[in-house]
Amino acid sequence: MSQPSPVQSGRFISFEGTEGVGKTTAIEHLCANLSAAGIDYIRTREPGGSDFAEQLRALLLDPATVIDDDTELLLMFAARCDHWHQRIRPALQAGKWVICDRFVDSTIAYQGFGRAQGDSAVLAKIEGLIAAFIPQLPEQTLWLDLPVAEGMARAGKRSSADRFEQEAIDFFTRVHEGFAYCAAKDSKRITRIDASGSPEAVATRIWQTLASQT
Ligand code: Z5A
Repeated sequence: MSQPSPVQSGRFISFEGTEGVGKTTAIEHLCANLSAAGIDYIRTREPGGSDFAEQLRALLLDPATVIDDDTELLLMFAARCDHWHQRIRPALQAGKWVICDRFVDSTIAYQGFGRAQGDSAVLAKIEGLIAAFIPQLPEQTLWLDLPVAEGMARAGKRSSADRFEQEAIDFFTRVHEGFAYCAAKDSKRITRIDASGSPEAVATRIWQTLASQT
């Protein structure tokens, strides 16, 4: 069976990082800059981003959900597949920028490293799912990097924790290792952004990074 061909027009940018590094905040700043520059964009997230994928997100993040690791991995990809077809591809085809909070690198980091501790057989399964179902990777991925404990402290100010946020620091240390693995493997696509300092300082680093690539 032939794979759908990639879309060439709008820019596809993903944000990645461990819990609480400031992705949401950085995306808000970026979107304000894009609006000010008159650039047409959509802001989206994973898991989720489309109606069906948001239903899967609710299940995946619900602390009451009990599933095995393979099921979790496949649900992440089911959500991503719907998100790609329903929202990302149409937006790129319309020439819009797609600003996506998490994408495939989160699966490598969370399912491949957080859950499976970097097991090469699981990483191969994930690579296979990407090759089979995701026609286009982001053109640029911004990995917001912060010591794991600092991100957890930022996120810890929230009143409730979802199914992932309930994990211990060892899990997030492996997730961080997973992002470092992705960045080393695909250094052309993934740029490490120092996520320390004020939200404005992080936003400036991101804007300068994107501006230097146009
Ligand atoms: N997941 C997965 O397992 N596999 C996959 O394939 C995918 C996802 C796609 C949902 O993600 C979960 O799904 C996620 C991984 C899993 N679980 N975890 N953990 P999510 O993106 O919705 O959840 P998140 O990563 O936990 O996002 P977050 O906690 O909302 O963090 P954030 O967006 O990176 O940070 P923030 O909300 O912008 O900031 C956190 C706090 O820090 C907040 O109070 C801010 O005001 C503050 N902040 C932000 N920036 C700064 C700076 N620069 N200085 C000081 N304070 C700051």
